[in-house]
Amino acid sequence: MTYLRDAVSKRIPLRGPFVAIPTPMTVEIVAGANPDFICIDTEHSPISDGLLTDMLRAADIARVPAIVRVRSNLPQNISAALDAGACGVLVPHISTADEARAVVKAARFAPHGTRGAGPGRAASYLRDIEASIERARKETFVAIQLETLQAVQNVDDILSVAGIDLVFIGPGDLGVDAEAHACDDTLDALIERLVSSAQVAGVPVGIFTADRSASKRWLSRLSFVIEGSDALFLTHASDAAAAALD
Ligand code: 3PY
Ligand code: MG
Repeated sequence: MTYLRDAVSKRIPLRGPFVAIPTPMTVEIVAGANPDFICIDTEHSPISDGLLTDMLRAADIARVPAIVRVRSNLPQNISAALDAGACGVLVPHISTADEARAVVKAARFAPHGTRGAGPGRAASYLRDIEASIERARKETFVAIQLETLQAVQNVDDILSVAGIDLVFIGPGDLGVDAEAHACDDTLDALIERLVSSAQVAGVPVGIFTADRSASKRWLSRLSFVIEGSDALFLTHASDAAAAALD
């Protein structure tokens, strides 16, 4: 059977949006279009753990795999998402190999990590705890974001950390960091360095894009793209709807 982690490892092209508007209704609307996956964004939106659980329920009903961009690599952020039933996590702002190791430790059960076995939704409230741990060992998708100059500097060390399924490039934050440090390299050159290092290391790479044409370009080289977000779709549609009538 193909599940998200499996599909990523096979480089099957996958494209899906962020969902940041904090209600299960947006999950239903976005998932109704059948994206390959959705990524619920708790880094940049006020989604509480309880609400996140309801948003994951909505994704399950729509049969769309849901990963969660957590707030940081703290174990409590990662386990909250996985215990609530996310099929994986995307962890922002990873700049060193130690930070990447902390992600693996928090997201994986022993022997690869120290995730605690909980009686929550992912374990069907204890009806399914052993099977759910076995399933998690096999299927939990772990992705980290490379989006700082320090990450570019440390990319080879980060890529050598076992247990990371995908590195995901955040062009927005990388651009902000490069500008703040008056970096001599262009943003494109920094991104190319991340892409080529990951390709040499044999680690799947993904990137954020804002629109379809950028996705099309990237999907000719990479196999994983997060394109836009529910909020961005609404912004564009609202602007178009309010534009002067011809
Ligand atoms: C960035 O571009 O900084 C992102 O985090 C996109 O997901
Ligand atoms: Mg970012």
